[in-house]
Amino acid sequence: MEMTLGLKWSDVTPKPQWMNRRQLMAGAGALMAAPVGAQSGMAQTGLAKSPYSTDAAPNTLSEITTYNNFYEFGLDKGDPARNARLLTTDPWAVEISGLVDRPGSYDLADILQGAPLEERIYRFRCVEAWSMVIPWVGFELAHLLNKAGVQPGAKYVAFETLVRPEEMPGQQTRSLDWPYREGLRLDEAMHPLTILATGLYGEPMPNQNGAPIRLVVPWKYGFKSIKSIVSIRLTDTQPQTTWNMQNAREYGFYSNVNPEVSHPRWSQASERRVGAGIFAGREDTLMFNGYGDQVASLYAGMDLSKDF
Ligand SMILES: Nc1nc2c(c(=O)[nH]1)N[C@H]1C(S)=C(S)[C@@H](COP(=O)(O)O)O[C@H]1N2
Ligand SMILES: [Mo]
Repeated sequence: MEMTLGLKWSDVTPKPQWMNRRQLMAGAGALMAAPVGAQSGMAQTGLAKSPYSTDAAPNTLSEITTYNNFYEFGLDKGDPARNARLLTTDPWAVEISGLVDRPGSYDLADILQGAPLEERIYRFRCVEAWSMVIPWVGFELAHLLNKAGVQPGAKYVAFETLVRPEEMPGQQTRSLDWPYREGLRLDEAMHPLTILATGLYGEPMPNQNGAPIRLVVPWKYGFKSIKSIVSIRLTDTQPQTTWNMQNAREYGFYSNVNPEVSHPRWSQASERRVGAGIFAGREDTLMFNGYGDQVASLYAGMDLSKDF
């Protein structure tokens, strides 16, 4: 979809998303002023810049919304932009279960009520060796987990995406074992860099990017950042995850970005920035995608070539 500057998502998106926009704004009045296409995102609205945001220039809205992986809508990079308009995202609820004090079905509006929404401009590195910089809007996953009350025995968090083949044509095939599943260790889930994102560029999350709520874990390969979440379960055992189940040799549970550990079929030492142009060189991939100062301590004592 080509976006003209000044055209807002609300002008071009169907009503269900528009209603989510109202929910998004209910949690953060100031965010509505963010201009679509602004290169420095929320910084231009006068909001304090998050110390967790990168200074790197964000990719354009068009790049972020037309080059996607979301197998529920097809395998090609353009399929999600073409097919995800079919998805109904209102009403939406997330089942929070397992080792929590307050399990139950949480309405998206309840989740957003009082959630400290922020802009987080994060580097994003897909395991396929392309990368982007994305100005997400979201809040720390820790906020929601604390709301549900994590019990002492919990060690992992398991996430699942919606299963609705009538609206997700990719689910009419067996390209993956649905639902898409992901998981984090509890300390990774509670880390302040780990967010649940409900929007980008100051607007509600486009369907192809995982509306209405998706995980973003910026120091891990992109497939860990599961989209369109309907289930969050606290467990005491390491959960099964989609790409690890698909091919454990190629995709580990941790999947921390690591230029020194090659994928069996390609090097992870460098990456191609989407939109940089055909004459741009590849960039060196950074350990933990550049977030090592914040997260390296989580993995102290681990052999990252073994626990990849
Ligand atoms: N449910 C679901 N989540 C998913 C995927 C998917 O196919 N299904 N693809 C993953 C992969 S491989 C990547 S790189 C990112 C892409 O996110 P983006 O399209 O918002 O850039 O989403 C991740 N989350
Ligand atoms: Mo990916």
